[in-house]
Amino acid sequence: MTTMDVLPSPVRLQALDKPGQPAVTPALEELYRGFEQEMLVPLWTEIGSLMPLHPQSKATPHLWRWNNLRRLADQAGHIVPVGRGGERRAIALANPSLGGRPYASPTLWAAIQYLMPGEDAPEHRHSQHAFRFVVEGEGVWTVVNGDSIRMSRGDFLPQGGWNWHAHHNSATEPMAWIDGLDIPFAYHNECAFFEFGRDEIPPEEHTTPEFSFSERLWGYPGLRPVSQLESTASSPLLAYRWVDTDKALNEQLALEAEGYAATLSPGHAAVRYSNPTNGRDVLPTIRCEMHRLRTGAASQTRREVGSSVYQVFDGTGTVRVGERQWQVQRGDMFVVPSWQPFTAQADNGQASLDLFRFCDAPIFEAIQGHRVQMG
Ligand code: 1HN
Repeated sequence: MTTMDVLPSPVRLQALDKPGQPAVTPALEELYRGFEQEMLVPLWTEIGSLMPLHPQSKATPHLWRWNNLRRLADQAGHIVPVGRGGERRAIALANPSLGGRPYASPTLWAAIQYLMPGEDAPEHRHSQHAFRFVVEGEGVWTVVNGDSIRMSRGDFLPQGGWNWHAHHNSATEPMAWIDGLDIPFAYHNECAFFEFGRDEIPPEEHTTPEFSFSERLWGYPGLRPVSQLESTASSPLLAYRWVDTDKALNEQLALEAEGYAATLSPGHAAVRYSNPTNGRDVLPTIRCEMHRLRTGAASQTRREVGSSVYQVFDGTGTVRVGERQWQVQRGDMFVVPSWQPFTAQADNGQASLDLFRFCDAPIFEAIQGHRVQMG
């Protein structure tokens, strides 16, 4: 036995001489050495970290400015080709306390993606669930299982796992959008599959229809094709158009003004993107919503199990996440870690504050682990 063998490990040092811990004796030291040699850890030294009284996220609140994301994505557009292997010119938000990995939160990937005029992002599929959201621009079509879907400002495009997809920019300007996926969740839980598709998309598939097949079949509110009565895990509607989202939010505020209980709280309208086959979330692991705060209005303070990523769609305001507070504007993105209080307030002025939000709540609802606390 060497001196090294009898030095207490960091775990044991923590455990020594603390309330609730056994008295330090040579026999205890011997016991802990035995645990270490046999790769064993007792509960009594770990209970506090394993069973916190409430979620204590490893993620930190953080803000990324859109002008920085845009500028660096454009720089990448001029330097980094997009093609087979790298697959996408996507640049992920890396939460500062998650080890430099491309994780906005422990479960969620959020990235800006950029496609130059005439470029193609190659076809592939993965088991991770995904969506795209467009804060500015147009000209890219995403092709999901051969269905070409236009992407324009304010559009939300869910894409359930294991569907073939590619993108093409058919315009004369670069285009940026954001991608949300459950990549960190799939990574940590070791359930990821990936498959390459065709290396080249035939030119005849570079179509640019105004509306996709999916919208023509599913895009009429409350009207379900009687040929499609099965409930699906992910939404078959592949684009939710800004014109509809905007109208729905405006009508909630108008109804509120007329005395109806249509809003979440005074001046706070919100819609959740939903799967028309069952009314549930659009994706099995990701919830997506658009929130509108009337000029000067504030949301109620809220904390929730699981993490959220927000992107400011329009307007300006102040957001508070845990101890942090930021003045935000169009395109800015920020993370709300699990169980951290969140409040948003629209600036006084002309415009309301529109916030696009995605979060991992469906995961926690599925395991009966979801909680929300107001105030
Ligand atoms: C992916 O396929 C897309 O299809 C975006 O646009 C981001 C991040 C990791 C792996 C695959 C896309 C991705 C991705």
